[in-house]
Amino acid sequence: MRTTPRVAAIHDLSAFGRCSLTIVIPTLSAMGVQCCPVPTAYLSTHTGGFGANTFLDLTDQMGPVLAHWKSFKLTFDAVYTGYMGGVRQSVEAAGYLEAFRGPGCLAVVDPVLGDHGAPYRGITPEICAAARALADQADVLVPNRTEAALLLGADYGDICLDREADCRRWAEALSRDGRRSVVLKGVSLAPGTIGAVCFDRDSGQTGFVSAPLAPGAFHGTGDLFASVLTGALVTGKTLSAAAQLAADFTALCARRTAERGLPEREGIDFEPLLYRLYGLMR
Ligand code: PXL
Repeated sequence: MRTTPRVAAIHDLSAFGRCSLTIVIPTLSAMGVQCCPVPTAYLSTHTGGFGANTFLDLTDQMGPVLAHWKSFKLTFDAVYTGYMGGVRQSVEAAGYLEAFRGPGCLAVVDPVLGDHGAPYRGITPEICAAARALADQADVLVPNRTEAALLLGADYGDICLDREADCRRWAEALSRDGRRSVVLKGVSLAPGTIGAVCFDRDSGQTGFVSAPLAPGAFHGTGDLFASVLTGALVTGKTLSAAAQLAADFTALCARRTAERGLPEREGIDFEPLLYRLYGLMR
């Protein structure tokens, strides 16, 4: 019998700057979850603030890795997708969701496209369209406000997340008639707080989680949130409990990073706090 939950994580590997797999792998491991990475590309840094990063495209590996895994009937408790640096990566990632789909396997899609109202460098309208198609396969979708706008074809300015009724409306719009659960980040219903609105397709309920807001916008914050959420879901937490844990741990790490005055582009300083994550799960 397998007792350690297992997650296939389809993200880029950016060596410096803290995002994607350099956050996903240690976070899932610290939660007692086995992470099986599918690196979509190898970059010297993320694309946000270090200039001309290298980009080794690993898309051609995605099909053969999947074929090998299928050949010995590997199974997962979740397939968790993130940043896609090209249209074909999204198409290949959809192949993983399709291959491992089943009652015991959750498709968690973080549609990593942008932040603060703008797409990340290199994110084209074609990549956004491919992200929309991948999001259609999600059991749980984890966008921020910018990504919600890009997925829905709405104006960023219209996605107001400071009133309960608006938050519910946007989360439900993203759920596509209740077919997928949604954790929409960037909700602030009270000053000094940040959190998410959660639509749970199983219960049909919409709820809110929140945590203290730290100053600064550190790279990888969204990846940390979605990684904790995924780890908590595969270890049996409900959507709202998983989102609350993700909000709490992300807030803790953001506060530490802000207090130390660390550069935003170097990412959220989460490693020294990982030892606390397992305890917070109990
Ligand atoms: O954290 C999101 C992210 C992931 N991967 C790459 C990025 C970014 C954000 O800039 O550039 C490569």
